[in-house]
Amino acid sequence: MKLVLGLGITGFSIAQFLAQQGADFKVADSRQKPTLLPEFSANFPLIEVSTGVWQLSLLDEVDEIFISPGIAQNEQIVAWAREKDIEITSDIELFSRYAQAPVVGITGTNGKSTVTQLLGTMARASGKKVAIGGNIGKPALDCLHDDIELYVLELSSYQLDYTKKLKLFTGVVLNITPDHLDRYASFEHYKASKLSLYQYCQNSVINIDDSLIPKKASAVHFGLEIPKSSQNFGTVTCHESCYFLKGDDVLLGVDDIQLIGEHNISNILAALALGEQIGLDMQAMTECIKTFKGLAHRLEWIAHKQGVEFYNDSKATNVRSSVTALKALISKHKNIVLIAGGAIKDEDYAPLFELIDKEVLGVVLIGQSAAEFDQGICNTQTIHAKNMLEATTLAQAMIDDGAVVLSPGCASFDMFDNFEHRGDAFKQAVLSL
Ligand code: UMA
Ligand code: ADP
Repeated sequence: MKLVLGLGITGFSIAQFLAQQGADFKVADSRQKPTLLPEFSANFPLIEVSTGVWQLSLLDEVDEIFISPGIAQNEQIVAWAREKDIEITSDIELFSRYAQAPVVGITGTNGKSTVTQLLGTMARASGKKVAIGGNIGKPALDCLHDDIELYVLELSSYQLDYTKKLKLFTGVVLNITPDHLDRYASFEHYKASKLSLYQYCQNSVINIDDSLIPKKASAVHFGLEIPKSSQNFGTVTCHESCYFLKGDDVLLGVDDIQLIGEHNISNILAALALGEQIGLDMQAMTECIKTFKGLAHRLEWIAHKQGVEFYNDSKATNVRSSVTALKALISKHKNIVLIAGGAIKDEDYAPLFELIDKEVLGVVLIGQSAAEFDQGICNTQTIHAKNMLEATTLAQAMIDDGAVVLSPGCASFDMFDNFEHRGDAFKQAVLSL
C-alpha cells in the first residue's frame, strides 16, 4: 500500500497518477479540512483520506510514501517512516520513473521561474512539443504525456530533498543565497540540497559568477564577463552598449530585451546555455528573448500614474531578490519608494536595510515584520500601513517623480494566501488610485 502525504496540488497529482496506474493507495493531510478535499472526494470517492494530526498507525502496511514538498523533514511522520525503513519519494522522482522525453531541471535561490518559462518558450518557438512544470505551479506528474518531446522543470530544494533518483538531460543551479533557513539545519544544508541537482545531470550548465557553485570542465559556463571559451556564454560592453555573447559571437544587444536588471541578463544567459545544450535553434532563441516580458509578480510593470511608474515584485520573498529588484530600478529611476515586509525569514536583512538607507526615498511597511524593518532602517523615512490599499496610497503620496515598487523581501502568508494574492492586491490598489 502506498501513502500520499499532503493533499495540496502535488498530492492531488500523485493520487491521480496512482489511480490511473491502478495502484493501491491512501491519502493523509495533517490539516482538518484541506482545501482540495471536497474536489478530491468527488473524484475519488473510494480512496481513504485521513485528515488531522498524523498517528504512527497511518504507516501500517505502507511500503512507500509519496510526499508533498511542503512537508518538512523534521515532521514526526518523516522520522517514523525512516525508523520503519519506508521509502519516501518525491513527485519529481515518481515523474522521472515514467518520463520518456529529455528533462531539464532548473533550481537556484532566485530566477528559477523566469528561466524555466523563458527556456520553455524558446523550446516551443524552436518547434518542440514542450511541457513546463514543477515548482513553477503545474505539478510534474500533470505534465506527463506521450507526445511531449521535452520537459522543462523548475525544482525547489524541498522537492530535491525527497528525491534520490532522477534523470536530467541537463540542469542548472542558478545561484545560492540564504532562503528557507527555517527548513534546514544550516545554510550548508540548504546549499547541499540545491547542489544535489548536478548529481542527476547528464550535461550541466554552471554560473561562474556564483562562487558557491563548483565549476566543472565538461559543463557549459555562463557569467556576466566575456566568455573564456567558444562554448560559454557571457556579455561584453562596447561603446556603452552591452551585448550577449557565445564565445566571440554576438547574439543580441541588451538594449533589445524587455526584461530589466543585471539579474535578468544572468537569467537569459542561463536559458541560452541550456537551450544550446538541448539543441534549440539560436535564431529562434534570440527572437524569443527580444519579446519575452517576464512573468507576472517579478518586477512586473503595472502602470504610469502622475509621473510615477508602479512595479509589482511580489515574488521577491527573500533579501537577495529584493536587493536585486531595487538595484535594477535604481539604475533606471531617480527616486524610489518601496513597499516591503511580511512574514520575515531567518536571514540577515542588513544588506537590504543598507541599500534602502543609501538609495531609497521612503518605505511603506506592511505585515508582521514591520517592527524589525523599522529598527533596521535608520536614515530613510518609514510609514506603517494596515493593508495593501493603504500602503499603495501612502507610497504614492511620498513621491511625484520616480518609481513605487512592491518588493517585500518576506513571505506573504501573514496577510495573504500566497505571493500571487499579494501581488494582485497591489495591482488592484494601483489601478484604483
Ligand atoms: N501539509 C500537511 N502537513 C504539513 C505540511 C503540509 O499535511 O506538515 C499539507 C497541507 O495541509 C496541504 C498540502 O500538504 O494540504 C500542501 O502541500 P505543499 O505545501 O507541498 O503544496 P502544494 O500545493 O503541493 O504545492 C507544491 C509547492 N509548494 C511548496 O513547496 C510549499 C508549490 O510551490 C509548487 O508550485 C507545487 O507543489 C507544484 O510543484 C510553491 C512554493 O511556495 C509555489 N514553493 C517554494 C518556493 O518557491 O519558495 C519552495
Ligand atoms: P524563483 O522562481 O526562483 O523565485 P523568479 O524568477 O520567480 O525566481 O523571480 C523571483 C524574484 O527574484 C524576482 O521578482 C526578482 O526580484 C528576483 N530575481 C530573479 N532572478 C534573479 C537572479 N538571477 N538573481 C537574484 N534575484 C533574482
